[in-house]
Amino acid sequence: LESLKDKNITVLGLGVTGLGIVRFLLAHGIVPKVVDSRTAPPGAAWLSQQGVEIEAVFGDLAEACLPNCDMLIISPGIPLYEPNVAKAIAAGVEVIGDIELFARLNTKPVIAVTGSNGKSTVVSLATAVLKAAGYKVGLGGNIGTAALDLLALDADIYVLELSSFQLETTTSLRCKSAMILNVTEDHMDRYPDFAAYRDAKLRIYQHAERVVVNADDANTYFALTPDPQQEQVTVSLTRGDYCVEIAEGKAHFSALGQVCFATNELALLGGHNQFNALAVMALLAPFAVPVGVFKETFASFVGLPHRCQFVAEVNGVRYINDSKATNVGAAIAAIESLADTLGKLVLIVGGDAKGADLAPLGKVLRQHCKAVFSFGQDGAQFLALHPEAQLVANLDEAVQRAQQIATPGDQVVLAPACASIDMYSNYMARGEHFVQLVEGLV
Ligand code: UMA
Ligand code: ADP
Repeated sequence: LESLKDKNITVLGLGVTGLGIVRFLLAHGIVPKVVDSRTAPPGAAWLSQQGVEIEAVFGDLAEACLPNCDMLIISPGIPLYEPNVAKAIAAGVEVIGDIELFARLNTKPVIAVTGSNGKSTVVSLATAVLKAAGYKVGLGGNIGTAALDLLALDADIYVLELSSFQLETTTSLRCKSAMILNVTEDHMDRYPDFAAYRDAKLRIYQHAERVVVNADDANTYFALTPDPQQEQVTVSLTRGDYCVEIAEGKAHFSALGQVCFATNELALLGGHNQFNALAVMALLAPFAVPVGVFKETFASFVGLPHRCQFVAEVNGVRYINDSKATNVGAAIAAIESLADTLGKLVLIVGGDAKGADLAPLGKVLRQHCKAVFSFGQDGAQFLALHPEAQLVANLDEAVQRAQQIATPGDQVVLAPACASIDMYSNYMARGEHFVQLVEGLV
């Protein structure tokens, strides 16, 4: 921390991350320069209330980053190839993100999770288990609390959800245990190709003591020869160190060959959530949590909003909000776990597909959906995937049309396979709008 005091620091981006960085630096007597390409970034009002003179440049990055800058701390929404950032790197300026700064300053054990889907569920469930076991836990990162805000908590353990964006600028993170849950196509508007997206995620394993991989997804394996110092364990529903095994005719969670308890103890539904539960067991192994604590917490954890969340039953039709399905892999997981009866889903999709190939959705759509309503910027791309797919103007019309077509026993599911930013401020606003529309039907 002392070495930061001699540097000219520029914070680039003033959203959740930028605010966390500035708050942390100010608390330690360091006044950075703040730059954002947006004319009115989310944190502008807060900045003006700090009672310290802070140089702020909003609306233009050109020339704002470089002059007199020793260290540029960037937000995850800004790629390293952004021309002004690239120019700073070329000029020898050190460019890091908030996770890197957190890693350099933190002295407590860290559990970190990345992956295309399931991150928030896994880190939240892991946090609930650790708390139930008596640990003081700080949960943050991509899930919404800026990592640097966590340091003030003085927790026993930090649990971090990390995005590929955050990992791009991270080199010093030393995790007690780290996992890539899965890698399926996402953020193809940010990366030149799938390999680059995966490479960013692989950085989570650097220096990790315990590497947890998905046995069924080779993209989660460490590309380099495993470090003999690193312990590697595998997770899968069907095989691996942590898996589901049949004992006395019933499916059980099994850890390192030891049958623990029946999978139906888990309140969360679907095979993908059983995998997430196994991931939690594998990640927490270094913390000696009693099996009974896993069992009790798995039974009481009801999940996060906007993830396969039951909203209401109207005229015998169940309405499910899975607004967090912002990519193809997540939508497939949701459809497959909800579709207990073939051909009974009415699906609502669409938004910003982030350059993804939607074709892999076609098979599950044709298998499980009686109708598909799509809307938003890339809504038309879904029409080729299902014979009954229809374009609608917005979510209001989608819910209305879904209600008309659904019959008792059906489920109407919002699992958009797209980001929401073309029409909403985030996936939560989209999910809340859906809940509101469904409540209007009741
Ligand atoms: N932006 C500009 N100009 C700037 C700075 C940002 O236009 O100068 C834009 C970005 O391109 C982006 C938006 O502003 O479209 C927000 O970017 P940001 O980096 O300022 O975001 P923060 O508010 O700091 O929030 C970030 C994460 N957002 C992103 O990675 C885009 C949040 O994850 C995270 O919760 C937060 O840090 C705390 O760690 C959100 C997210 O969408 C939920 N993540 C992606 C995902 O999960 O798919 C990766
Ligand atoms: P993330 O934080 O990575 O976006 P979430 O836990 O918020 O993940 O879950 C988002 C959506 O991804 C869920 O609503 C579900 O549709 C899907 N999902 C959750 N876990 C998995 C998994 N292990 N594999 C594939 N899809 C998953």
